[in-house]
Amino acid sequence: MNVSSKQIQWFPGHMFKSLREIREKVKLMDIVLVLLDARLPFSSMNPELTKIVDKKPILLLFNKMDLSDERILNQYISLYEAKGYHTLKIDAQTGKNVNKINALAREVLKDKLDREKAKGLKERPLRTMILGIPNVGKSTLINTLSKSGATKTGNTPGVTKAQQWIKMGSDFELLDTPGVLWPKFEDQTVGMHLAVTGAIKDKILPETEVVFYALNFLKTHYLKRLTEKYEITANDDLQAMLDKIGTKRGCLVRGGEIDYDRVYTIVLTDIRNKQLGGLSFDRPETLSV
Ligand SMILES: Nc1nc2c(ncn2[C@@H]2O[C@H](COP(=O)(O)OP(=O)(O)OP(=O)(O)O)[C@@H](O)[C@H]2O)c(=O)[nH]1
Ligand SMILES: [Mg+2]
Repeated sequence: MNVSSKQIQWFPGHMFKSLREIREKVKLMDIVLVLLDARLPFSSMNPELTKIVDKKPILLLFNKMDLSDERILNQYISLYEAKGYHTLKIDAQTGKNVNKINALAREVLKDKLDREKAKGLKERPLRTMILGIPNVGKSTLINTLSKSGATKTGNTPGVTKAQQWIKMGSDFELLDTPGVLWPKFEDQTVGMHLAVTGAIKDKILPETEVVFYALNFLKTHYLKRLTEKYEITANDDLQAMLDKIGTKRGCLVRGGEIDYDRVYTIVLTDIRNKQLGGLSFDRPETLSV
């Protein structure tokens, strides 16, 4: 398998515009919430993040923790914390740990908030925005945060462009347009990991190569899960793995031939829907932060 870097140069033109807009908006924030994919703590991080966010405090939120392999996720969290980042694992869909974001943000901003208090200013919502690569869960988090807030009002008095802010109880004022970052895209492995998890559109990389990569990866790191799910063993090569999955899942066409296109879809769907348990694709040994 040889995917040229050209094939994964998917960076769409509108990302440049979005980057400019994000830079402008970040200036208004107390703190920036950066969503990473818990299965891809390296590949879902934008290499230029610190430049974009300039000197604003950052909270790294590892979303989709329910889909990840927590043992590997914890290794990455230690690495990021060693670099000085504040981190939290969340599941924006069920809301797990989402209620901890406010307290953590206030802890990070303690000095600034204490100074305001000393000046006699009242406690106020924190201004924030959510940044992250496509499909990482930005809209889901906004929905969950606004539901958990005591009130949600479109019109916030005292805020200049009121209609742009979502007020979430007394915790946050959130800019209503999430910032879409692009992931790193020159590294072949990173491209594969983004494709396997659905962070980049399926048509950007050839599906066969993505599926072959995924099966080989799973065989190396999660053989037991493959055995439990599809009866795949260590002796099976790629062809044998595809045939076993096809047979087991009834992907047959007339004449008993296997319909491989259906097998490919099944493999990707099973991975993304947690049918093989929590999986982590980035590994700190090879993709270290
Ligand atoms: N299992 C799981 N799924 C999640 C979680 N958060 C979001 N999702 C799912 O991930 C998919 C993408 O979520 P969105 O909130 O639309 O992602 P987004 O970052 O707004 O995506 P774009 O607007 O395309 O950039 C949806 O199918 C969500 O239901 C999570 O914590 N766990
Ligand atoms: Mg969205």
